Amino acid sequence: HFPHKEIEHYSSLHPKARHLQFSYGTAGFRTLGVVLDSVLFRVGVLAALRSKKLDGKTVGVMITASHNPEEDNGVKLVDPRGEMLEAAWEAHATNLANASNEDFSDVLYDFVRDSRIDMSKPSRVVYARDTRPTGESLVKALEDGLKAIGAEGRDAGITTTPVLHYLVRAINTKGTKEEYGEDSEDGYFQKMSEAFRKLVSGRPRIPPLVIDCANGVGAPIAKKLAEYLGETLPFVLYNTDTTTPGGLNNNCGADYVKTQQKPPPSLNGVLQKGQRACSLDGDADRLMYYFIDERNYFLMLDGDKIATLVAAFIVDLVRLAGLAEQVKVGVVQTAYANGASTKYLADKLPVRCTPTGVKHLHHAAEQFNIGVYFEANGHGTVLFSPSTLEKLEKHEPSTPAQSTALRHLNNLTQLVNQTVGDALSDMLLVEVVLAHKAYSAIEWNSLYTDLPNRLVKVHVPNRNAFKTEDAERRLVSPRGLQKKIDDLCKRYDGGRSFVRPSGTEDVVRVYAEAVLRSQADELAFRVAGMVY
Ligand code: NG1
Ligand code: ZN
Repeated sequence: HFPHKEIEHYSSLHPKARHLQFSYGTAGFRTLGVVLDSVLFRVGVLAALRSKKLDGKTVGVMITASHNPEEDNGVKLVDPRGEMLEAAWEAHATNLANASNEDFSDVLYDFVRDSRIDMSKPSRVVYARDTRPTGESLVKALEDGLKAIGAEGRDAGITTTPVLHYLVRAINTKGTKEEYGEDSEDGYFQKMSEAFRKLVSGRPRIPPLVIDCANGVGAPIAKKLAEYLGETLPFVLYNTDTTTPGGLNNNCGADYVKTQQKPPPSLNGVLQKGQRACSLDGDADRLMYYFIDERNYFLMLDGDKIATLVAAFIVDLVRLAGLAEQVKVGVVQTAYANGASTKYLADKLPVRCTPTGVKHLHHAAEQFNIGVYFEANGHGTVLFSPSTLEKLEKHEPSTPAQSTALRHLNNLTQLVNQTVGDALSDMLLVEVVLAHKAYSAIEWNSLYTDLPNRLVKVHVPNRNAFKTEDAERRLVSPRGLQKKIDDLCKRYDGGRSFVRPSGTEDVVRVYAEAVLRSQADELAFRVAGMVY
């Protein structure tokens, strides 16, 4: 019972333009929002089929282009545990998105047969979008895809990527012993804010935090969070305008801060010396902290600084709880992690490096009892393995100090959004650690000093000519290039540089770091010159 007629009817309402080619990459499908109509329809169909394949479990769909400009949009599928779509299905997504209008129904039929999808199974999909102007019509296209298969759809409205991931996990674990939380936005806020209150109770009042919402969906969600937190975390929101055209991610947001290495101009004159500020990205899954020091210098507390702060705190708690022998904490980074952060961490605990893309970090972090992963750009979270959760629940502390540390650890498991990087959950996590350690931004920053670094984009005729190994830290092709990079790096104190093709843009990225700012810049530009 393959619904040929319905598929053909709805698919004719969402024709694919002949000249367009799409690819499901690290960020799902992502391009100009106005060309994504056929893709969203087909993603609706695919999500419905994925749910059938997984015996009717709820699959998620998030419509966003994160930190990209406002006119871009994109879509990603979320698997039932709230994690990214299984890699094998990325290719199916690309295939279906690129089928011609005439062939679509046949290509789909073959896919259903080859993947042994039982069409009589139920299918359920929960979806959401960010504030982008193209989002509303893309949701309609997605809904037509669900209708074509007869799937049950649940519209989670305008919300953040991490809320959608949370919902998927909460829906699928409802009534089981792994219940993740109530399956609503309210449930998300309840769970997080309750854990936060417990973790900071009895500590001194937290000084006010400035939050840059990137003029995106983080703004309404942070506003709601404020109601749940009350006085426990005072914060002031900036860049909350989600209606003025062109505002999203424009001169603000986590990506702006990280790539420009300066605060959003809208915060000029706002930040007091030493005051903590942070920026979310357009879908609130990335977080950057920063502050202005005594000498008016801008200092960035990026994903690496967050990872080190959090990992060191968790290692301490595990030891204090008397669990050091049983619970191993590890950190996962990418090649973009500042060399100084890796050095700082490697003295304390195991550090692994994976290729760029959250799915790689996430999977590597799952190998640890407690895995902390962050990309330097501020996307990351902490994963507690199922056996660790059980240990934390069952462990019998033998002293009051052990009991306190254990309680903190258990509250952390509730505070952290373990499905995906979550700017707001990560922000609360950072605030907890700062409160426990009685650290200001200055003290946090002084844990180690970042090596000056430079990231350069190079437009090349064919970025696929660049192939890497060793978690993208070395080039295997073009042949001979890596040797030249190695030779050049040796001439710079603390010099490190690598080259990799971007997975999200048609460019090659060059990263370089060195002990001196001028040297890092020079190394980056010289390597860029060799790439071109
Ligand atoms: P690419 O374009 O493959 O470098 C970028 C970011 C990644 C990740 C993805 C997905 C950098 C250097 N790269 O990937 O960290 O966030 O986008 O959004 O920041
Ligand atoms: Zn994002």
